[in-house]
Amino acid sequence: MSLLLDNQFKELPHDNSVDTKLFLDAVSHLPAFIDCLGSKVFSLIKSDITGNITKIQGVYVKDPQRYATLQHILEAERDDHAKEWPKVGATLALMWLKRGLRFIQILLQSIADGEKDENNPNLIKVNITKAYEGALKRYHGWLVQKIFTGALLAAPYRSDFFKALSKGEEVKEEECLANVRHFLVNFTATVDAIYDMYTNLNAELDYSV
Ligand code: EIS
Repeated sequence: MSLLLDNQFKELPHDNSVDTKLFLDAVSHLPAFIDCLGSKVFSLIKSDITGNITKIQGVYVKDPQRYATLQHILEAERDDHAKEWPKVGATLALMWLKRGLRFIQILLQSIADGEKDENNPNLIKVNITKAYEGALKRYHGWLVQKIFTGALLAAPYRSDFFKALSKGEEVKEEECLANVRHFLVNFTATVDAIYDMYTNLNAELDYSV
């Protein structure tokens, strides 16, 4: 079974609050999954995501009760750093991390929906490009967009991507897709809840890097 798909996100409670500890446990598996994709080009992405996770973790461990949910963190930082907020601390780290999560969500959903380049059915560039345009491109200036173009050249073949999702084992594509669809249920709900939280707290920024 898969590194990513083995570590399901938990079902959200009725109020859609995201438990910080459970969230951190779930996202902690992402860096190792990125390693499975093979190319060194992805190390930049891995270190960015790892930095986000470490920052949120660092805030959480200071006072697990005060920061019990992701919303508690945003509200506490809004009180503590009124001047800089939301461009500060775990609020900023989660703002970026959620974009990476949205990228992964759109990518997996597009693959699960069978979207393909019919001329190159073993490539996932169309799916990656869709995810990039939906989640990240507007936050990137030309230089980072060039890095994306470079990363796209190193994109794994569809079959290798399924292999990475399946911890290096050859699995039937249909079986892997069923796992992806199952994974997406709680993952999508969690990513949506985080986006809603940023909108409701007016914490979203749209500067580009
Ligand atoms: C943020 O980074 C920091 O994250 C944040 C704080 O320092 C803030 C200050 O403004 O900046 O500059 C970073 C930005 N992060 C901003 C860019 C990093 C490299 C981006 C390369 C873009 C290529 C993305 C496409 C990759 C295609 C790969 C295809 C593989 C199949 C299943 C694959 C998983 C890939 C997940 C991709 C997620 C990319 C996330 C990039 C986020 C970004 O744009 S703080 O740090 O607050 O924690 O200190």
